[in-house]
Amino acid sequence: MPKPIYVLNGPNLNLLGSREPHIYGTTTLDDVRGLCEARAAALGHAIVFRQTNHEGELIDWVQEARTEASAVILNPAGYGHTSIALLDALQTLAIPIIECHLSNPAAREPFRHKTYVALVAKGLVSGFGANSYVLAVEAAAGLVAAASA
Ligand code: CA2
Repeated sequence: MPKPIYVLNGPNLNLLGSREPHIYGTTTLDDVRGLCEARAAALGHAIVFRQTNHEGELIDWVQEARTEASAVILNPAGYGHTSIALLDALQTLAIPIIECHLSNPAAREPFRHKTYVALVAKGLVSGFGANSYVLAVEAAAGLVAAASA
């Protein structure tokens, strides 16, 4: 089995399902974890799924992914729009990065239209709620397979 796909989630996503359901839906982050694990398992991959409210911890996990992951799916939440430190960490990765959002930030306030993560991501999945993550797992599995072919 290849190294696990890391699915990393930034600040406030622990609140998923409990607030702002009109934007983010009613699915909890634990539900999202289950959906990712099921799709990944069907495709022959393991998942490491984590969430943090702390920028430094997110950066530590990106650094860990340099040696421990086959790909990174990242919902950076608000840090995607603000954190050059996160971008710096992502720039050290030699594995595919897929940016993932529940909502479609491009259709929201102007300050959400750009993310630093997009500069290093292979691609972006956004706007499909929890299904954005499932689509991102499928994309990651495809990229990992292509890299080992
Ligand atoms: O749509 C996404 O996945 C976002 O990454 C969510 C971020 C936002 O800053 C990005 O622009 C787009 C916000 C995460 C907040 O998560 C909550 C979930 C439920 C209730 C309240 C906040």
